Amino acid sequence: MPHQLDADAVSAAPVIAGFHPDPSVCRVGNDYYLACSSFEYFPGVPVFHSRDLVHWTQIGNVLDRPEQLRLPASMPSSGGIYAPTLRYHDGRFWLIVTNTAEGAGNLIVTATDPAGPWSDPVWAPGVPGIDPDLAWDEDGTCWCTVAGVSQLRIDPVSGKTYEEPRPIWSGAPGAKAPEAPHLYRIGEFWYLLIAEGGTERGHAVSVARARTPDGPFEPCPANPVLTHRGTDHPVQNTGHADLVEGPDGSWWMLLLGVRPRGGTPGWHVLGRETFLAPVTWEDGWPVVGGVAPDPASLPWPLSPAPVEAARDDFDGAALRPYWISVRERPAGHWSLDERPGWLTLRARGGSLDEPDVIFTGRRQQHHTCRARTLVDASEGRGGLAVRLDERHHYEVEVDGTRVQVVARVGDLRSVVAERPLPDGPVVLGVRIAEPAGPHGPCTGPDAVSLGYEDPDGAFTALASLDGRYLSTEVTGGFTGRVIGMYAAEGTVRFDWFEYGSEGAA
Ligand code: 6LW
Repeated sequence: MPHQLDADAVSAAPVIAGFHPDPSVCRVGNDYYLACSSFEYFPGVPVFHSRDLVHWTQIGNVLDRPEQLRLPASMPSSGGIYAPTLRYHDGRFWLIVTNTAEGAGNLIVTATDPAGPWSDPVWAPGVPGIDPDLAWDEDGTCWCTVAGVSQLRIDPVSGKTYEEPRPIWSGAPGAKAPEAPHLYRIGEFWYLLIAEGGTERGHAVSVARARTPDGPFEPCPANPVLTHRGTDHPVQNTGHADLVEGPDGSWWMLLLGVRPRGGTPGWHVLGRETFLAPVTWEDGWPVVGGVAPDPASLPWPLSPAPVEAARDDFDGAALRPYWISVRERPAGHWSLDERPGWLTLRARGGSLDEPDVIFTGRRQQHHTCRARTLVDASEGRGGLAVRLDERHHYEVEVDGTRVQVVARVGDLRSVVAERPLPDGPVVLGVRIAEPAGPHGPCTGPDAVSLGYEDPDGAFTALASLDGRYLSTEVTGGFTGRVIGMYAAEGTVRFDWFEYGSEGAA
């Protein structure tokens, strides 16, 4: 039997909200570091730091140079960077990750400071597939375990592999997608933690153990040790987990989950988020407690919650680490210096439908939120967008004389509102909130209003659109919403960008 979940005793709050899936975590002394997947966005692999496993601050991105990360226009959305493993070994941080773009594969980078700089990649062509893990045994042998689940020995310094991959354990017989393996020595056993059932509602975490890192593995009789399938828990799709020891020596799991909203079948719009769950041990097996425990119930003092400035004035020398672009951030197409204190974007691609669009955005991290930006489009056309992928986005766009709201949903593209605008910079806004009216089985997850502000600050919503079309259940893939600025034509400048939650989660 999976661990019984008591939905009332949990907060349902992620520890890292928004599209931050496939968490991998390691502990160095009193510090914790965590890395996530980033798919088609550049820079890739956000890295976070925490002292209490609850409050995480982004300290950088692992793949933040073009030499480390090439994501060509031919690579589809939700391709690119999948599922890293972050470990500390022998005085260095090691990160192994897959780039699914053509001509790429599995790569290893190292750093002495997880905030960076990280090394150029060492490619490991002998490592097949996705979800690579690295674990070192007492002799210093490095074991690489991948989705499937199979394993091979590797030299992580050169990327050379010493054998063909050997299948080691695939979870429940017939289970879909055995993946996300992590291998650890804990006490007298080597534990192999995997995800199975696929990253949708059937997602689960299972475990096996062995006396040696290469098996033979004995499955836990209580598998899956965690799943929310078939429950009404507010956090669904739970899986893809990593284990870590807490500050007090207790054990914890970081995992991905989603928060579907609305009627049936439920739509999640923030992507797969990172959650925390307690782990205890019974008969040498991990038992997972309720996902998203109330932080006040944790057995150690919490550090102060990090305060993120709501507004970025673009006054710094570099973009803050949470800003992400689609596939690349090409020199000559963006600048903080050209007009100091402004982010200047120079168009390429023509619209958000194109894979090479010039876009700078941040993950939507709250169900109820607002974003605003002051735009000068006197030399071009661009605006503020809520993006899921090329085929699914809503945007409010200006060209110096006119403002319009565009919705792209699958094969359909429509200008849903349009009106003339007086000359000069204008504040564009997006407001995301609960759908209006009585809720029923067909109610969507949220409503996305797009518009502009009058000089006196009053918001005019030009359109309010059903948020379900910007949910992962509709778009497919592995990401979530990103809200940001783009240039579709010419040069478009942004004086500041503000993002804030409005009370709700
Ligand atoms: C990842 C796999 C998964 O490689 O989804 O939920 C894939 N787990 O382990 C993409 O994130």
